[in-house]
Amino acid sequence: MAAGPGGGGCARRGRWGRGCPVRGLLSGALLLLASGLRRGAAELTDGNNEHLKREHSLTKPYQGVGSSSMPLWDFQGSTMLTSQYVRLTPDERSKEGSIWNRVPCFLKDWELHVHFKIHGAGKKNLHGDGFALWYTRERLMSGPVFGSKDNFHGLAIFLDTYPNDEATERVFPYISAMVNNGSLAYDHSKDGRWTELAGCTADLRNQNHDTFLAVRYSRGRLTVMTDVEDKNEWKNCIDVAGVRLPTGYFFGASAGTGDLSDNHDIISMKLFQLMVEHPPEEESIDWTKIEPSVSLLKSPKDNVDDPTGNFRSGPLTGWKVFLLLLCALLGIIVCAVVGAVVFQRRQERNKRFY
Ligand SMILES: *[C@@H]1O[C@H](CO)[C@@H](O)[C@H](O)[C@H]1NC(C)=O
Ligand SMILES: [Ca+2]
Repeated sequence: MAAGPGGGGCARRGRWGRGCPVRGLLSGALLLLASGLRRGAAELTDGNNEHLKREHSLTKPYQGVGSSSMPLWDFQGSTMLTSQYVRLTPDERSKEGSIWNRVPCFLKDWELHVHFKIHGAGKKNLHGDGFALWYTRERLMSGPVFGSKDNFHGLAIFLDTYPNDEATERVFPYISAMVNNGSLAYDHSKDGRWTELAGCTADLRNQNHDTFLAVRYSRGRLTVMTDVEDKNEWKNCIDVAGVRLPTGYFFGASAGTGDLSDNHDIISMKLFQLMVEHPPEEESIDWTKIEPSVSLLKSPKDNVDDPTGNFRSGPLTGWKVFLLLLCALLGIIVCAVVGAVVFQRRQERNKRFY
């Protein structure tokens, strides 16, 4: 859920953009409508709903830099640390690198802010492949999915910079989300189209300004936002409800290059705890045993392109249904009134003939 009044969750370094409080209020109202009045408005446990968790965060100057041991993070492959960034891959062919948090995350509601930079000498569509952010059971396992393991358990956010599917009408770079219980494989040749939950286009490569991504998971709702236009505000990319993820998984980031390459740099990853109340029946279950899943009204295969990257499912669906019903009702009333008037006129006309 979005931030509460005042918007602690709306602050990246105290500024989550003008759009957010409004959106927060709006989606808050919609969520109330949709998720029922059974729980009332109880939302935040305190006024400050955002707390940085240092054990899950990676910030400059990267503790333990220069030595191969960082107490909280492991890295592998082509990953290289400097005092200013963590380079997952250099701008060279066939590289794979990743960095993984060593501490499993037991927070039920969290928000991850990633400051990154993807850049290289490659011109338009001659660079790749992008990077992935992970919240998964597995860690430090290299593989074909942006330098990490396929058939993973958990959540992946892909920042795909190269369209492998020549037939795609999508504009790249393209951000997408995937939830997996180990049964699904990522189809690289289709840019993960068949397993994608939702996504958006974002011009995030070779920018001269800072680029950020935010991932929020709270009460089964997954939200991804970007700040890549140097406007100092978050823009919606993904908003999906009905996502179930366990606690006890690991945060990580990985990147891969193939025939085409780029520098994939992470400048920081900051994890914030969101203070959110859950109903007693949710509190009583063992969250580490939850199977990653998504309850979708439609199959991900029906994905249609949504270049605006706006809300696609979740509470808005209920709202739209409500509006449709309202329109239908108004339509019926108008028809009835018009019908009655016409009927009456005809009656009067008929009378004159008698
Ligand atoms: C894993 O996901 C697949 C497809 O999403 C589903 O058919 C299967 O039942 C799931 N397995 C478990 C153990 O939940
Ligand atoms: Ca791709």
